[in-house]
Amino acid sequence: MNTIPALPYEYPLPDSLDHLALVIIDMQRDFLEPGGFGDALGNDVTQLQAIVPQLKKLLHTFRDLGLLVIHTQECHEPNLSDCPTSKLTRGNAALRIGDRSDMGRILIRDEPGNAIISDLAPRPNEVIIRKPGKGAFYNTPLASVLQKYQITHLLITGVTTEVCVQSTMREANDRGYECLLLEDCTASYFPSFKAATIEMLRAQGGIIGWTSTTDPVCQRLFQISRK
Ligand code: C5J
Repeated sequence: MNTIPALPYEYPLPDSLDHLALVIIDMQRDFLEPGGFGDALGNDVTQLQAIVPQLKKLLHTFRDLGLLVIHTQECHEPNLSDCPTSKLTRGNAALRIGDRSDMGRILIRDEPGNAIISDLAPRPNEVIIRKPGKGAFYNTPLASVLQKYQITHLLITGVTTEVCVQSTMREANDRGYECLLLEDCTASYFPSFKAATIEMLRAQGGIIGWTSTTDPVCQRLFQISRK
């Protein structure tokens, strides 16, 4: 069996890399760019921007090897019919989902701020999952996409580590997927939350999954594909 160096122990790969997918969570302008929603709430967006070079490298590896890439976007319908009141009314009263900002309406599908950053822009053959919740399985076609492509193993990346990334990895783990979180391809506005989440997910013998970093993962995937 092929494995990848990881914690708490080597990550077991599927028999064929065709059963492996890369999931890139919510790398959208509103969370990462100056002038976006995250910035307007007073967050340090450079924390999130720091992962872009490594994530780009991982994305290019998946593209070079012809493996499945899935991008998610946290967003809502323009009439907010898919946004529960609890989500709408929490947070900063001065800046709510659906309000107008410098990048269009906040967290509304197809608005400029909702686009995935240009460095990671999806290609036409890649899957885009629009999600109204924090976890990528809730109220989305993700489960059926994974079934259709016979995916059993997920490399998980994106932002923010302790919110949408963690929720998605937990949802995936409960559904039987073998999940590996890439530590240098995930970020939080709060570094201590990122560190705590990584520790939690891989605790107790990998209770939710594994963690690793981009370089050993890319090296291993290229090695295996050459065999
Ligand atoms: C948040 C996310 N933090 N993508 N969204 O609201 O983690």
